[in-house]
Amino acid sequence: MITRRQALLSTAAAMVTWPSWKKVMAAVTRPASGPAPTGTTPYIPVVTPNGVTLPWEMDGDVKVFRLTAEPVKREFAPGMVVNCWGYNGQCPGPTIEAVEGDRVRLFVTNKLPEATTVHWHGILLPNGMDGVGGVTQPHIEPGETYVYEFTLKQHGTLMYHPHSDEMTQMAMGMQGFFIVHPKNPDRRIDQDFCIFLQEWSIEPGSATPNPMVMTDFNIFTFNSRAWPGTAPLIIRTGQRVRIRLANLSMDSHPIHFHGHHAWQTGTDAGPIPQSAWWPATTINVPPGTTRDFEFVAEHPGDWPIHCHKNHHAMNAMGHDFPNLIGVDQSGVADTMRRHVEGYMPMGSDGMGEMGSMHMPLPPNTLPMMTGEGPFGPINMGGMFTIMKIRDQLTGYDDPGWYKHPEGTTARRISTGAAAPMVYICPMHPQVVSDKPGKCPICGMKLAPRK
Ligand SMILES: [Cu+2]
Repeated sequence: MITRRQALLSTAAAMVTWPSWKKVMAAVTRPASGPAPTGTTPYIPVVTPNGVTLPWEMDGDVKVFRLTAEPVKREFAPGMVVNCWGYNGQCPGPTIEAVEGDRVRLFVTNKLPEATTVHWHGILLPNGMDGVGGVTQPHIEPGETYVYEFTLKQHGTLMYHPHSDEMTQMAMGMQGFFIVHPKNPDRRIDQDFCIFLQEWSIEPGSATPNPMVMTDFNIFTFNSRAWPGTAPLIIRTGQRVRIRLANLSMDSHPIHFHGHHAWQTGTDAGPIPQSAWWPATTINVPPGTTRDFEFVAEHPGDWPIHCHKNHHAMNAMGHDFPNLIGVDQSGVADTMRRHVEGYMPMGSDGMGEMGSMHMPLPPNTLPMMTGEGPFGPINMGGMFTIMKIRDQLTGYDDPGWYKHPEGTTARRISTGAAAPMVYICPMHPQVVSDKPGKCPICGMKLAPRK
């Protein structure tokens, strides 16, 4: 077995048409995100943030992969573990990688409590290998193993998922990437990420997704992780980056990225001809599709990438609030506290203060918005992470927060004209300050009042 680093170095030797390749690889190597594939890899391996790549073995000229469908416990973020279904202990399942022209053999063992199949989404194959329970094969009963075998006639960002009790099995997390690299790549990609876009209905205080829900989802994830549990994407300035997005959820997810303009370059039917690429800062990914986009990481910094449906970049708690924006609750708090211990009036000035509060939560639930950055609370959740683009990298470990060159950040200025403000704790009205800050009793952000 060779290590991923050795695989990358052998890749480097095979791809000398890109002159900067060896230099980049000498300085930057990617940490293993799982067991390294065996055999040679004539491509730059895809990175599955918070996930792994499926190892394979060779049987003659055939690449042999093994998937076990099974229940999986998955931590979405610290403080929340979910009872998912997936493959090989992973949710989403491990990423399958192969090359156009490969013959692949895939063993599928069912350790779920019900029957399943695997459909190879977007792959051109013989009808009997399509994995549709009842249509092209019997359902794979618990305890059974089936084998699929076909030759990959295409390349692109493809998927695998069940075609048996789909509503339940996909809502429980059964899905994975099937990446097919081109035999003759026409351009070099330095960093290749793949991210599944997912939504879940998980009652606060519980741990099992409810597959009956059609519209009212409350947890949104990248590769089954919610901010602040999502891994940052660590990128070196100047690298050409491809991000592959896949969606088997019930809604579309418009994924927005900051600081760069990208080209939309592929779908689950393969590459888009270059003449038809379009520029974008948001790539909408409808249900049942994949989308690839590429950009050159020209601008160092900490650039968010997130779903632009605003509730999809939030977590569960707090969505059942009455709308109190603009409502003066100052008299209500004292009255309420006589009846409800610890009552907090919230939301008169918007919800941003929730990002800095530490409310007691039901067990196994994530706060609606959370995370702490170098400038304060981040007020995000769900489908959100940060592309950390840096001039200097010695590896792909998290380099910490961006150090802004002097004079390049927005700053507060004094206007001199504003009426004097006081800052009052919404929870403890006796705490009054002439400066913004936090309540020394409960830690909440003080609210400005004229
Ligand atoms: Cu979304």
